[in-house]
Amino acid sequence: MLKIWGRATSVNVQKVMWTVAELDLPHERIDVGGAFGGVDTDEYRALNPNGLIPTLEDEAAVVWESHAIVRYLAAKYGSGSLWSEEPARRAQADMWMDWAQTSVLPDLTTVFFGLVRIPSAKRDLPGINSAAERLGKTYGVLERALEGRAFLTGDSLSMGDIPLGSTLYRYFDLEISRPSLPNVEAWYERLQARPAYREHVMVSYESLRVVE
Ligand SMILES: N[C@@H](CCC(=O)N[C@@H](CS)C(=O)NCC(=O)O)C(=O)O
Repeated sequence: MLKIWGRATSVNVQKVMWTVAELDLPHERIDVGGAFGGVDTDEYRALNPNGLIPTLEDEAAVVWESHAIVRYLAAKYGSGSLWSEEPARRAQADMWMDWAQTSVLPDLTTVFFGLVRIPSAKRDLPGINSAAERLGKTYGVLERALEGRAFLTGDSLSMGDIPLGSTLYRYFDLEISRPSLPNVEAWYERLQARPAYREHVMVSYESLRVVE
């Protein structure tokens, strides 16, 4: 059985749990990280030397970095569904996964930490607003890519949808200004129609909110 280490409120854990649920894989998730602690122990550091979540154990295989875990699970258990055997289509999925990591997550993290995890007295509002504005432009690239498509790499969900799709719950839930993104919103609705997405990505982050 798969073991996934990481609290359910982590967006990086959510990507993994959404993948596991889409593939209907038997698993156990262990709460570590954040208020649960447990990531500084020798036992955990032997699995993941970064002391971060998520970490996956699949028999002898240990994988960390959420996108590497999503790729691993898709390759091993999702051929023909989340994983395409066709290199060009798979490269499209890889492209959006890397793009999520490098183009979206840094600004989304600034906005999320700034509005949720940092006390209001210490908030850098100009910095948060600039990150939100850049984020709107970045999602504009996605908006154009989704024109005429149900999912990022075609007519069905692939691993390429998972990291970016996992960012949408927070992006649309946070109180920030957003440009009009009808294609992204339609994609978000298609994702919300999936039980695995609702259960594992649309997880309240209220327990992470700083106590003022
Ligand atoms: N690039 C890593 C980032 C991992 C990461 O930063 N995880 C955060 C949670 S989202 C973490 O471990 N924070 C410390 C904690 O929760 O204790 C990945 O995608 O897996």
